[in-house]
Amino acid sequence: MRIFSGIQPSGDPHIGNFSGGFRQYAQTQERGEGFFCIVDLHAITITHDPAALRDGTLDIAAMLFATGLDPGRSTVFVQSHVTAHAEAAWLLSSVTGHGQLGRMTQFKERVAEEEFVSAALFTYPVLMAGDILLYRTDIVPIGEDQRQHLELTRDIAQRFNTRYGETFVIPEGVFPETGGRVMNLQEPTLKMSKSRGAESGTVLMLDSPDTIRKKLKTAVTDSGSEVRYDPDEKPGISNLIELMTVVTGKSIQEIEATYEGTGYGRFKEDIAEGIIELLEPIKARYNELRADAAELDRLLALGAEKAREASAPTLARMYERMGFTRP
Ligand code: ATP
Ligand code: LTN
Repeated sequence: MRIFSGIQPSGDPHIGNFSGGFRQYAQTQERGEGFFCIVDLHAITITHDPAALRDGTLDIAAMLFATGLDPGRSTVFVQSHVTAHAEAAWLLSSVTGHGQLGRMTQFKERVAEEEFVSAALFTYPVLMAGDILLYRTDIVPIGEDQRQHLELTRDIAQRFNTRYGETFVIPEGVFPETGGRVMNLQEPTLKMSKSRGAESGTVLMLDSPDTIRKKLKTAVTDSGSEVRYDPDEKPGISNLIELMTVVTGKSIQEIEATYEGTGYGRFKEDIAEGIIELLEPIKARYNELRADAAELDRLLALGAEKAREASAPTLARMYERMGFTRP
């Protein structure tokens, strides 16, 4: 069983990334051969700062190991270190519909916000499809926001297989049961994000305990005082309940029962303490790993070596089936 996922080295990771990303990576690596990619090529699709990209890449590497990826078992690597990714994206762009790319929700949202829209932002999902398909991936652990991109990946794989013969495995997404789409605490109808939305509503994985307490205390809640899960009527409190499931592993029903009649105040305090308890050991490991950049570089070089080996046969097959002569 092959597992593949990617995370961008842009901005500071938050509890939403933990829920849809990091915790699922650590869990799924147990199920087979895992490839976890720091997708730096994706990070240039919106205006970026070169120095921040350089630092961010090592930050994310340290966080991947701190949250439980085992370098002895899984392959952790940087996308730009394996040139097959850029090549696959070009080849696959010929079996991707222009109209399909224009229908991607994430693209449409960004177009509405960004002043400069790059061609790379438009073709971004093709690069992602290549990431996944090169490894003949069976499962892709991701958050809900990536569901549409994974559907497109499956479509692209099928079109290539039909046109050029069976080449790709059709991958399945793995989404968390709860916490697949953690919302901004200040704007509970917006996804918590590294790059958008109120900072005061984004809980960063490296936030101090006091900052976490403050962000939870000021989280927007709904009218009434009942801790009840109802995303349509009560988006604020429902988001907090989902966060609590992520932090404690308890079910929504258990949490509703625990806080019956207690009001929002104590509930918010308990979530804050739960998040702090969850993140403190991760932060300690992170700080230790991040202090040794040479060791991170060494691990990423080993990862790139393994990723090159695993992806090369698929890329060669793609060229061959499409009719390219080989040098
Ligand atoms: P952001 O939107 O926060 O800037 P991103 O989604 O563009 O980040 P990544 O950092 O690459 O990009 O995401 C890594 C993983 O975290 C992906 O699997 C994504 O689905 C997941 N993820 C991102 N935000 C959330 C969220 N609010 N809730 C749950 N999962 C999320
Ligand atoms: N598009 C994703 C990051 C990403 C990814 C991937 C996720 C790039 N390539 C391959 C899973 C598999 C995002 O923005 N979160």
